Amino acid sequence: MDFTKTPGWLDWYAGPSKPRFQVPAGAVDAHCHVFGPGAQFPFAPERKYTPCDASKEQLFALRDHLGFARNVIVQATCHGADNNALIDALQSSGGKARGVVTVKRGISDEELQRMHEAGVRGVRFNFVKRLVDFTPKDELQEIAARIAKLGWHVVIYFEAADLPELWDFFTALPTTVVVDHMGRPDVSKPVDGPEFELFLKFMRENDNVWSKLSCPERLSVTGPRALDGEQAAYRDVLPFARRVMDEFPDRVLWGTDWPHPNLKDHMPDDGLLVDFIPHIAPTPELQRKLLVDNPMRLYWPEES
Ligand code: 0GY
Repeated sequence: MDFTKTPGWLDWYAGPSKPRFQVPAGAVDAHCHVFGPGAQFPFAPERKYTPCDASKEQLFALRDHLGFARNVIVQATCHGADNNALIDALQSSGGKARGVVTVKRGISDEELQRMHEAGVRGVRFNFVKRLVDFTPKDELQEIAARIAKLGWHVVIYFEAADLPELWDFFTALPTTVVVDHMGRPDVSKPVDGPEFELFLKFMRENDNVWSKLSCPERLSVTGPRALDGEQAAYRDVLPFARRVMDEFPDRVLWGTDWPHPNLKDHMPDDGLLVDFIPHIAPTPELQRKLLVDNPMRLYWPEES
């Protein structure tokens, strides 16, 4: 099938620089996606955007180029609950990728088991209204209870302003809960203001809650952008990521978010995004926790 990209779509950055920061051996890119290719794995009819293609081969090439050992591939909303592109990538990865899928309540136990064998270890619940249609909470609760039995966890994606309303649902989830991109704080507000303080309280009071310190390029308001060799990118996001890293070093993950769906004003050089990591995690010990120990414990517990 032929697809036409959403007008204004920014393609991922071809020819990223080699990072100056060398990630530790065994590092995991714990948040990335594949898109299609659309001709092989058609995008879902209910999608809110039509992306460029971003294949498993291109993802694995980026992994090697940046120095990562493994990927956690997260189902992107442009594929809806059709996880075939993701499963195919896991099965082609030689054990170097695990996955987080999107499922509906009609999924069979056999299908969940087949996904587990392919390397799936979580489901994603998305509450970002521009990306998905509403799914009733009782359906999500039912799914959470079923996947908990497989030892999987729940990845949640929401915007900071929606946390109060979602709090009771999140805190009742029976699994480890991983928050995408620090719950999307508005980084033009103070890091010690009530909105981000609520997110920290959410992590403080619920020791099953983890956070990805990813997507400075998506959260930043003032930049500078990770382009043209910029080594001091996204300064305004740093205090937020540092705050979470400092307080919860054993419950944080990092990912490139390649191929960066829906960016509007620029597409970052992924090599420079990797150079952002030591600003968040300034010591080798913190870097090892963020990039190796934590993701291994969650996604490859049998090896860690
Ligand atoms: C991200 C962010 C976004 C998109 C998706 O699945 C998706 O479509 O996650 C976004 O638009 O903020 O994590 O990739």
